[in-house]
Amino acid sequence: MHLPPLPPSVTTSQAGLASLAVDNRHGRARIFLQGAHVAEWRPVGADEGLWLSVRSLFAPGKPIRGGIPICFPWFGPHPSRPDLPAHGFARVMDWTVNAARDLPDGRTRIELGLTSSPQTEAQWPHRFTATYAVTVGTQLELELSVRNDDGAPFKFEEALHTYLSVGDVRRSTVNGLQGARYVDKTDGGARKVDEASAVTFAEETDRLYLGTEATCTLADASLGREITVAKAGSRSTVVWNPWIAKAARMGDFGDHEWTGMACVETANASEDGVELAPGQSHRLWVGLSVARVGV
Ligand code: TA6
Repeated sequence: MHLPPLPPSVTTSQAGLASLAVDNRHGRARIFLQGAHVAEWRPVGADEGLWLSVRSLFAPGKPIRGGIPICFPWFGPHPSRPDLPAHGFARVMDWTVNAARDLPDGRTRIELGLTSSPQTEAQWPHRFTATYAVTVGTQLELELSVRNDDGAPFKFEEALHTYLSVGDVRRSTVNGLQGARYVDKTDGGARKVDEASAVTFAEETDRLYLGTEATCTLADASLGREITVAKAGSRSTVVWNPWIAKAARMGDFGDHEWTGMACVETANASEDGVELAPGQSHRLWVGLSVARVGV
């Protein structure tokens, strides 16, 4: 693992997949170089913010189940190539660590990169440079930028597929999506409008909300906390919980773990996909924060 000089708040681990651990006065985080995958994030004074399956694989080329997978350059199954990895290749490829530094305000910022290669072009025939900045402070800030290095325009999808940890998903709600259009993947992709004041979880839930730039909050009555998912440069939000049957079908997802997680994913997917002209860049930003609420 080639690394730039690391600041005091960052240490490395080679156990299994290589990762960087951040421990500063605002909190802790762990980032695997494969997929630039933030797997853990624990703000000071709070419980773990991200869910990670006890059955997750940590193996080369295999997605980590939980944390914040980066979906790029497509979301979901590839439209025509079932042999290609779901959610694109970014989450199963090694990213480089380009910079790591402690900021004057005590935050730690780590910058990672992924550039096109013969391996990526065999799956997606475009030249690109992707950079991902993770900043660990009172907020966990994530910034995914993509630049078109090609001689022609291209269109891509992207998502920060965030698995949030909850005490009980059946007592959790997602707020901020009222009135938004969504594709209901549990109902054959039917297109609906969410009239409810909040998304609740009483069955498998898999919704791609489109045309929404809203900040969402995940209210967790069980743990007495609220996680805010603020965003910029994103017009899609995905809300997902596999519930009982789908959790049981996934080998890297414990059968009973579904009650402890809810995905609130920040994306540009389907008709919200991003088109870049040669030389043009796009930036997607997410700010995660946790607040105690109620008693
Ligand atoms: O974002 C929701 C979703 O598209 C679900 O349909 C489910 O497939 C989930 O992603 C997990 O996908 P993965 O490929 O990581 O198993």
